[in-house]
Amino acid sequence: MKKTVMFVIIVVGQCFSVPESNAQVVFSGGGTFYIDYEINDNVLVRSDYGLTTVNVVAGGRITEYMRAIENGRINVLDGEVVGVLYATSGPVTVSGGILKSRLYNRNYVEVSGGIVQGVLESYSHYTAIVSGGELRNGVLAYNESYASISGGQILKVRAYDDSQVVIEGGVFTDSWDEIIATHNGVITISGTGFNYDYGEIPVSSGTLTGTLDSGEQINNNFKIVHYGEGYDGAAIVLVPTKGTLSIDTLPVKGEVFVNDTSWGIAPQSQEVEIGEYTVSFGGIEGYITPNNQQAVVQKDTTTYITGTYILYGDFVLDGNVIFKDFAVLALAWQSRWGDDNWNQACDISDPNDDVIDYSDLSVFTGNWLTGW
Ligand SMILES: [Ca+2]
Ligand SMILES: [Ca+2]
Repeated sequence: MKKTVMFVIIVVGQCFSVPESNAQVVFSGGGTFYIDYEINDNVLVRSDYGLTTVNVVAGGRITEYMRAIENGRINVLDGEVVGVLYATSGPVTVSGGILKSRLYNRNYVEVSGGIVQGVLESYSHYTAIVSGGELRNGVLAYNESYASISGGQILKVRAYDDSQVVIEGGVFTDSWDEIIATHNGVITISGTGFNYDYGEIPVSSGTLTGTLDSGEQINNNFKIVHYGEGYDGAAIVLVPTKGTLSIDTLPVKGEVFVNDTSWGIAPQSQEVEIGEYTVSFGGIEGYITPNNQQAVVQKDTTTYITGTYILYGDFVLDGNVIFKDFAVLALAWQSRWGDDNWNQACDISDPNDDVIDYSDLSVFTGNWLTGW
C-alpha cells in the first residue's frame, strides 16, 4: 500500500508540480526586461504592476526553471533555459535559443524557432501553436487542449483526452508510431494526395503518406487507440487543403462548369481542394461562348475566373452592335475563306460556312443595336 501511494506522488510531481527551489528571481514590476546574462536561480515572471515581459536573448542562461504566471510574459529569443519553461498562467513564446527541458503549457505557447529538447505538453483547453523550431521530443496535447502545427521539426505527436491537434505542416522526424490519437484525442491532418481517403482514417494503424498544406511531405506511421466505451472517440481525420474558386461571366450570366460539372448560373463561388481546374461555360443564344479557362487554386486564396460572352456581331468589341461593327462586316462582305478581305470573326451564320453572306447579315441584324 505504501508503495502505491509513493508511486502516485511521484507521477503527480513529474507531471504537474513545479520543482522546489531555494531562490528565485522575480520580475513583476511591469515593463520589458532582457536577460542577456546568467541567472543561477529560478525565474518567475508575473504582472503585479502592469504587464511584465521578460525576453531571454543571446548570452542569457537560466540554470533552473522559468515560469510565466498571472499574465507575465516570457519570450525566448535566444540563449538557454536549462529547467522546465512553464506557461502556467502567462504566455510563452519561443523563437530562438534552446530549452533543455520540457515546455509546459497551461496558458498559451507559441514556438516559431529554437530548439525544445523536452516535450511540448499542452493542458486544459489551452493552445499551443507550432510554426517552426525543433521539437526534439514532440508535441503532446492533454485535457481538451488544442495544438496547431504548421512547421518545424517535430519528433512525435500525441493527442489525448478530447484534445485536438491540427497538422498543416512540419517535418515529423521519427519514423515509428509518432502520430498517435488516443482517449478521444483527435488529430486533423490537412493536405493532399494522401494514401487514405479524406475523412476519418478507417484503420487503427498504418503508414500515412501525402503532402501537407505547407508542401512538406508526410511519410510516417500512425496509431489510433480505442479503449472501449467512453474512450473510443480517438481519430485521425484527413482533410483536403482548400482554396476558393470564384467564377463570374460578363456581360450576361451564363451557366458555369468546373471539370464538366455544372455549378449553376454565374456568379458562383465554392471552396475546393487546391489544384488545377477547367472552367467552361454554357451557351447563351445570340452570344459567342467564352473559351475554357484553366484555374489554379491555391491554399487559402480565392482564384477569380471571368468568362466574357461576346454578342454576335460585336466585331469592334464594346458590348454593342452598332454602325462601326457593320463597317467590319461590310469590309468582309461576300468574301470566302482565303480571300484577302476574309474575316473569320464575321462568319456568325449557323452553321459557320466559310462565306460571309446574307445568313451572317441576318444574325448581325438580329442583334442590331443590342448590347448591355
Ligand atoms: Ca461593337
Ligand atoms: Ca457565314
